[in-house]
Amino acid sequence: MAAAEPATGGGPEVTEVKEIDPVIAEVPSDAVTQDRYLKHPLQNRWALWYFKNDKTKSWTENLRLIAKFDTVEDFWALYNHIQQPSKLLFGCDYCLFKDGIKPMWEDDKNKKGGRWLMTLTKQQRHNDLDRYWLETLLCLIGEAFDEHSDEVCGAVVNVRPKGDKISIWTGNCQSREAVTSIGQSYKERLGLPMKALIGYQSHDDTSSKSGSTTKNLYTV
Ligand code: MGP
Repeated sequence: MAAAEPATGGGPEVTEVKEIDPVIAEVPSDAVTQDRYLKHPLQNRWALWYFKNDKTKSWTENLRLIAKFDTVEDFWALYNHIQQPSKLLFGCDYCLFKDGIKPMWEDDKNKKGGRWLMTLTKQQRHNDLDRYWLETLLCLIGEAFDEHSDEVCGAVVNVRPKGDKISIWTGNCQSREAVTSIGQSYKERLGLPMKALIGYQSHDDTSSKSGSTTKNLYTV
């Protein structure tokens, strides 16, 4: 397995993974019923995407769907099967999005939205990147933002030489209350100190920016 690739090639399709409980296995019932009985459903079905920076291809062509899952067990099967972000090559991304939403600005569910963006220092790749990403995944699949969880579209980790980035994408940058509440809860879940600020930027501003920074619509 190459260090830069998520270890999915030839592996089991995660949505197909079945757990065999020897006791339950003796009960005559069909496999689908057993599967539902054994696994813990998530509120949403999620899709994990991988972006590999191949300069000969377009941005969209470099984006690849890895797997979809809708149970706790299938999430861990997938998570344990792929590389941590800190092991990816520079230029690669993982994106976890609700099923049906593509991890791009152009998707109907994203185009009026934006992202809470956390930029990490180079040192944080070793100390924080993987645990922050896991916590971000758990926030998403665990619907950690209460009544505002519906606003969440997905999350992205960008592995970059200048500093890695983790972001949570939401669907409407005008929903001030929902967006700021998500940002505050996210900061708490990551255990960031109060004085460490994170900013929220609209995808419109990000995609049309001319300089290296995009203005923050909100900060928490
Ligand atoms: P990036 O991968 O989000 O950040 O965007 P990076 O590499 O840190 O670069 P920086 O500009 O933030 O410093 C890099 C480039 O990928 C963008 O300038 C776009 O050309 C392309 N890109 C990124 N995203 C998220 C999209 C998208 O949603 N749609 C399209 N069409 N291109 C995108």
